[in-house]
Amino acid sequence: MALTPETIARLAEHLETCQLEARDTPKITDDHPDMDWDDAYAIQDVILQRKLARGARVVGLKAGLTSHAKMKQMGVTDPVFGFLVDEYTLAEGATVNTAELIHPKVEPEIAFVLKHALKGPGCHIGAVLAATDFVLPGIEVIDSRYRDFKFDLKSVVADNTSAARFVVGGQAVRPEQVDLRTVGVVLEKNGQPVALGAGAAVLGHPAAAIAMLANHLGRRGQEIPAGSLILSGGVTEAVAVNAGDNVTLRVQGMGSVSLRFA
Ligand code: 0L1
Ligand code: MG
Repeated sequence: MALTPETIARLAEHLETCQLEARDTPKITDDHPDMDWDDAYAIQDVILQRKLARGARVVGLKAGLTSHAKMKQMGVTDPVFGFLVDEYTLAEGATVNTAELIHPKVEPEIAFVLKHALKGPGCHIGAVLAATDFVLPGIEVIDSRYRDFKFDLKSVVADNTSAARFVVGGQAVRPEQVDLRTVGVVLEKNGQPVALGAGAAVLGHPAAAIAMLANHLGRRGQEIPAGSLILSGGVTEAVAVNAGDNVTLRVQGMGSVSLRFA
């Protein structure tokens, strides 16, 4: 690791304060160009520890930047992983207060809920599908704390992969009831389709993102616990939203889920 524990703690406090106060910041690698991947995930871990110390509960995990559309949009080449806590959770049809966010965008996602734990290395799509209880539509609201969404991957990892809010809803289906590669996804803003795709946009199969997460955690001696909810990553590019917008995600055979922004 290139950073000291003190610097990691200071950067975690800085990024979490930016999140809680809806303030943006230049990317942290501007001042810490030697920061490595272990430092980046250590900063993310300290942000989680800060939240847990205040009574937060982990409600799931996320994979980000798992589609070519997202990678192209952000100018990056690799997926990243983060955590979901109860303060990010929204109810279906909820109203999101944009004053609590910096520059929110929405992403159409397929969420997985596991009935068995998954542990890498060597996790693959088949193991993910066998361990999955059900899948359902989810909208992730991302809100990078970095000014104008200008960042590099390590800065994004430290910032818990821009996690801000999410909702799951619609109809939960068993993994064998749907072909997650061909399932159609339509994201509507104010009644107009603004982004379209199919599940295969996520690494060829959304379960591949869950396998990558299990393998990533396995390298750190961790696993995805049974019962976890996991967002597998945006099927399309992310879409900017403002107060007054209504967003609905429709996933073929899985119904729809909506959010309002005020
Ligand atoms: O969930 C995501 O794909 C977000 C990854 C972080 C990069 C971004 O803010 O777009
Ligand atoms: Mg996402």
